[in-house]
Amino acid sequence: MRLSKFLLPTLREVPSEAEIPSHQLMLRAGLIRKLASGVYSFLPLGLKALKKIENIVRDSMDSHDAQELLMSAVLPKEYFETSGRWEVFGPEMFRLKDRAGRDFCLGPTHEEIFTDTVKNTIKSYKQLPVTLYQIQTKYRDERRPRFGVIRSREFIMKDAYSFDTNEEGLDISYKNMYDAYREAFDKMGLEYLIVDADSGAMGGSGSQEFMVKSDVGEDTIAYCSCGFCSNIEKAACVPEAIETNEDIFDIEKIYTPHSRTIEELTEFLGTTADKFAKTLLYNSDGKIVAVMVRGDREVNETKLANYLGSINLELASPDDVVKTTGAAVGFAGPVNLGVDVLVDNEVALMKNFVVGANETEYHFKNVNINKDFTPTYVGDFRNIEEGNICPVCKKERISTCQGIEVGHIFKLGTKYSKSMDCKFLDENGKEQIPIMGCYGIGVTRCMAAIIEQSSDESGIIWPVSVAPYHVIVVPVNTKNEEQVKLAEEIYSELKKNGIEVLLDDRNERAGVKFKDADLIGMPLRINVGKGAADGLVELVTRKDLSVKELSAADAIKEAIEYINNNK
Ligand code: 9G3
Repeated sequence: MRLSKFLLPTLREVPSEAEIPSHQLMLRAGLIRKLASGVYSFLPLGLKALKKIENIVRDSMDSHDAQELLMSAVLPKEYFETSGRWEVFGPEMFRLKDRAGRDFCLGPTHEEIFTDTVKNTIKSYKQLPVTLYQIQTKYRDERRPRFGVIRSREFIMKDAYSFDTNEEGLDISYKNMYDAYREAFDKMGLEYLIVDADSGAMGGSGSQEFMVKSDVGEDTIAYCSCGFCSNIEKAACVPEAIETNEDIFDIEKIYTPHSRTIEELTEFLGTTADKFAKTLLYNSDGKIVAVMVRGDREVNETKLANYLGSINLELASPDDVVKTTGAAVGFAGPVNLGVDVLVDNEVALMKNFVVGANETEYHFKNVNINKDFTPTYVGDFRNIEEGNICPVCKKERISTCQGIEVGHIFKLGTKYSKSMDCKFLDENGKEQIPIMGCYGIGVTRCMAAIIEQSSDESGIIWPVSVAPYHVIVVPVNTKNEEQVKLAEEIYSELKKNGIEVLLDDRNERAGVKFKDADLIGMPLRINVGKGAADGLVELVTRKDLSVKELSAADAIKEAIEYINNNK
């Protein structure tokens, strides 16, 4: 492809709305353009890389016997009503009406649709197990689209669904997809962690996320040298007792003017945050509940929602706090609170601690559980933190890192097959419900993750397997006949050998060409400059920007070898 003909609008400047390297580079390298908040168009260079990523995913699915379908993106409301999910996802679901006023949504995911397809096509156990998949555009009206295609409102997902006759079968299908995912992400050159994850609204018996380590990742992962590796949403916590042999003192109300935050209170009382138990009020599907964690800990809302079975869980509004506690915000406590009080395991190990007195500007000190208040339930409601004891080996201390979720696989069970009345006849002619799994890969998100992991300040460093083109040939001075001629020869020789080549035949200064070449990041660059007079060219490897001066023939040979060895 000749750059003089190619729609490649590179940008010198970093677009202000792009906060992270991959978003900045995808805009600057002319891969995408924003159409609206969270809505992107793929330009020619971006689309070539996207197709390669898609095909890596497709090959890994096909090599693991999954069968590709393509479902509609315009989905009738009835399917989601049957599964009970039409309301569940609220404003995140793009809804529309057709000309007759019938309700549809733009597909955010397709459990219902794949299950209905199986319901209408599979009748016998002999047709199971089956794993079906698609690579298709999804729509979710994210509240806060950000980071380019990492959290966009329209994105390409590979979603797969497995159907088995029993749990053992599901375990096999699940492991099969697990292997397919490793094959795909390895092929993309991604460095990833496989993380135990919460299944959230999906239900089922467990799930794992494929996380690309990245400082800009929205997910926090806890891991230990023993092999424990979990999304902190799910990571179990070991309660750490603070050894004190002090006696149990009597509760005492204290006047604490202008002290609402933990910092102000510890300052005022001359104590530390771990002598505190904070009480947070939540609104769980309209019901106000209190949850207590030690002052220096954070509430884990996923654990809380799972315990409560909440569909919608959010912090109680200031009005609800005032109504429930009878005090201003910042003085909530468990004593005579009047709503359920869920207590984290660590608080149950604390003695003589400080809590809000449910009275503006007052706290209680020397509060003790079961003496001064009775918890509704004691359990694990906090976030694990860097340095906490590992919940698995109980010896080492865990570390944390950030990750971008590029894949998520679930053991679903019969949640959708049951609600969609999907059945098959077993070997005894008895009706059974298929056991399902579902498996997602964020295809467009993979591109951003690859760039996050494989780029430098000059631009993208495409792994060969997903590079839009393999080599860019740069005639340094397009007015120099000799350079242009040699560049053209190299260009056509490489193409003859199956190498995908860009020729930068633009009438631009060398500096502009080299900067653009490093920005768009093809694995190899061949500079045809002054050395052309002696038949010499430069072979530049984008990864380490190493330069080798070679004859044109050797440069061609080395380029072909490099690309074929790294495909
Ligand atoms: C919705 C909306 C948003 C959603 C969902 C449904 C996330 C929804 C979870 C999944 C689970 C798996 C198949 C591939 C792998 C992931 N956000 N999820 O179900 F209606 Cl608006 O998508 N689906």
